[in-house]
Amino acid sequence: MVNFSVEELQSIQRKPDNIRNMSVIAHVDHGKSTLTDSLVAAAGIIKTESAGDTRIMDTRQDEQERGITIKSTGISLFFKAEEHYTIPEASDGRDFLINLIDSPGHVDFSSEVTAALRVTDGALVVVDCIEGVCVQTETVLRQALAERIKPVVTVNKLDRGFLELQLDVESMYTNFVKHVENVNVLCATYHDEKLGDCQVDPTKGTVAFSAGLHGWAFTLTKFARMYAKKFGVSMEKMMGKLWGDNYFIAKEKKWVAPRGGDRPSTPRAYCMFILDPIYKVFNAAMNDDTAKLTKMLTAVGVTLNKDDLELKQKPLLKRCMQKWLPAHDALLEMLVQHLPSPRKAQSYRAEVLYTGPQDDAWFNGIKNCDPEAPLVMYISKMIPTADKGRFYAFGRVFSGTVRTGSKVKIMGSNYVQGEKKDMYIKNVQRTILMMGRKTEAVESVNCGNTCALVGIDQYLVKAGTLADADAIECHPIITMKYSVSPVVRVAVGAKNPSDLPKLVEGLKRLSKSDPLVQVCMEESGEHIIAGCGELHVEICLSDLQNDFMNGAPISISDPVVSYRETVTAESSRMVMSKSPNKHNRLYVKAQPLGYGNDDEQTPLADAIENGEVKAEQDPKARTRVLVDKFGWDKAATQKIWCFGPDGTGPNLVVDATVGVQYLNEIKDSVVAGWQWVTKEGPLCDEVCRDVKIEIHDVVLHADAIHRGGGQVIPTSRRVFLAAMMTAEPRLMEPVFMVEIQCPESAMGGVYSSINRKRGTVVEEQNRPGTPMYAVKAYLPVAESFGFNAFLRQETSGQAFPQMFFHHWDVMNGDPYTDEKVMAIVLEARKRKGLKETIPPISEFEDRL
Ligand SMILES: Nc1nc2c(ncn2[C@@H]2O[C@H](COP(=O)(O)OP(=O)(O)OP(=O)(O)O)[C@@H](O)[C@H]2O)c(=O)[nH]1
Ligand SMILES: [Mg+2]
Repeated sequence: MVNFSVEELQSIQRKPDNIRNMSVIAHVDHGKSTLTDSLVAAAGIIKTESAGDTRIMDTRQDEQERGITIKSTGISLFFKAEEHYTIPEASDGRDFLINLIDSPGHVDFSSEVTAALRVTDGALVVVDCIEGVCVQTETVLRQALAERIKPVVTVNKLDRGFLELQLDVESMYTNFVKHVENVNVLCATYHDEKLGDCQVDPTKGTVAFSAGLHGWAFTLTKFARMYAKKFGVSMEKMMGKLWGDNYFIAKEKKWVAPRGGDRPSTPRAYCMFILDPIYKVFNAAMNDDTAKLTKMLTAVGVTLNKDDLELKQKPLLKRCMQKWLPAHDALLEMLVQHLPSPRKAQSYRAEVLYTGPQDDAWFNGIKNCDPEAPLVMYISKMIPTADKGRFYAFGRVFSGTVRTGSKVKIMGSNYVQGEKKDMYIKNVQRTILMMGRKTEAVESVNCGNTCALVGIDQYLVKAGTLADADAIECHPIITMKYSVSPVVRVAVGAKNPSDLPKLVEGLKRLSKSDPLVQVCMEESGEHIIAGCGELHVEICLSDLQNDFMNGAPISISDPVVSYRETVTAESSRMVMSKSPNKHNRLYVKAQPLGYGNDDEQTPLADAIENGEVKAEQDPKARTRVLVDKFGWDKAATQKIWCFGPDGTGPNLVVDATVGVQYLNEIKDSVVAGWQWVTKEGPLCDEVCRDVKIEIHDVVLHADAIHRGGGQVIPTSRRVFLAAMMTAEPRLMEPVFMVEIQCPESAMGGVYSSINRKRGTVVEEQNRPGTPMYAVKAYLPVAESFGFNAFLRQETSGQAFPQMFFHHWDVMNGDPYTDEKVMAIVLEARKRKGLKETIPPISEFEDRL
């Protein structure tokens, strides 16, 4: 069925002005995969009739079964622009190649979106016309703008407005205006100067209206082309009239544009010339009025044949709309016209992509999208192949040309310029074009295109940069940042001990194939998989067992939550510990880091986690923030010894001593002790958060030999633990933000479900013009397991939740006396193979 040959495709791949690399992004279920189908149909890989029903981009069995996209999938489309289309000046002929990536909308898979955005230059943002701009729409759009990806929008599922909700045309219009405005608010908020103006505007042709399921779509361009002739005005002028407060008074044959105040009784032009005719076709088709249909469609130059007229109702409607306003026609024109070519995009993306000097050969190769320049390719994800355990390395060629058989330098994510670590020189065995479920091997692929490589998967963990084998001076492309954190964990084991090697190998493969999953081993010897939500972990586990371990049975623990340990008061007394040789003494106190002195009381720990205050910051700038925003004493800010864990985390050690000798000599040991403690807190070895230690006094042996790391590291660890124990230690639990979409009738069930699971509602909003509500609530991650099913049950399946990590919340109970919190602490200790009681403070504190 392919209606273009690989040769044709390769010939356009060499024209960087005629390529568009784009992702389809949106909130979950807004219709990305379905819409993509109708585009793929136009490129001829699936038949037009079944467009909308197959979701060809959902290649995995679980995606088909669950009806949800899990991994992003790429496909190349071929598009011949018709003679009357306006195409960008730089174009070389009228043939275009569109490399499209369909991305998942569920938050648990947003790392897939990040990876998709990296290799594309433009994004088609899909917005459900009933649900509007939702949380995930905002997240993905923000990510896109941060990567300098240009957006265009399609307002989708228009058929729902006509058929399901039977909205009048004016309400539909008002909703569309609101959706476009909401997108533009986000574009303005995350504006990037170099990317230029990203506001979308129907009158400029950057907003489309579509019904992916029925395979039709239009832009104002499409209608303006038709009406411009009729009214004898230019197309641009006509487009302007088709949106906003413009009315055509038919009797007087005159246009009016009332500013506020009185509006004519006729519908606005958008409704009159676009929505009304569509409504008429809908009604005629749903009433099987073929005579009327034939008449109306003939008037717009569409002929219905015998087969078409034998259809009834929805199928008839679908056929008519597909013939009149084919989705690919409007959308592909919009993409080609308004999204940047790789040559254009790379000229402003180069400086944010390349980590090396902004004038070397590789930078220029990227900036000019030059196929003759040295090779730079970014591998953004690993795609499992039919050959179990092997992967395609998928990515984008940014500079030069990648060739089958060539030797490349592979720089992994831990590569440091100039060092040998995480760097390999290997052969590219095959170069492959990805086309949904199909692949095509080719000789070479030049810059501006996406493709997959065979033979280098063992040398890359998740992502990395490729360059020519001899490109010693080439720097890597900047590593991708993910906006979610893995807070849900399960322990896995092999049911048959003999399968243990398979498990270890399987975990390695899992870690490769998923950009976000974390795989580690606890001290107790348990293997842990951490993901960012229940669904993410579930998919990882099924991949692990079925794809990466050939079905060998595994045992899976109940999901567990990672907690944080913190303190909530200043230590009740000064705590002292002595070194093993008794010659050194440390006196310290612990307390929380403190809050901002603004109205919002943002914790300093948050500011550290989001990078506002950090370890490797100009000390003067840091002092300014701490003094101005967090009310710190200036002298104290200059005596911060370290952050922790990993030297960067939200816990600090501050020197509060006066006139102590040799103090600086023990600093490294104290810092090491802090890294240890902040990784394994006093209660149950969880990571610490929001703890400040003040060192008040130190007594040291005069002889350096007796105050080395062997003496001071364990002592500082003990004294820090003891200090935390005297400062009202507490657990912090992770909390999700849940956004729930539901009709009014299900609100009761939604509220009671949230209450039963210790959640708190923070916002409730009606979507104007619809009976739909959006409820936002905080929900402890620990209560989130099974929440979807619970909610479905409580609301007869009418409510759809979407959750993502939001913040850490201090648990109220004292872990020493509160039964519930104590149970969590002891459970964690047990799981980690620790003694099943909280150790007494006497283990860490010494008396004089
Ligand atoms: N009425 C109507 N339903 C649609 C339309 N497009 C998609 N749907 C339905 O909406 C649901 C979700 O469609 P998908 O295409 O899988 O949505 P998606 O955005 O790819 O979803 P994720 O990839 O899981 O985020 C399916 O049940 C579709 O049949 C449309 O134009 N009109
Ligand atoms: Mg999808």
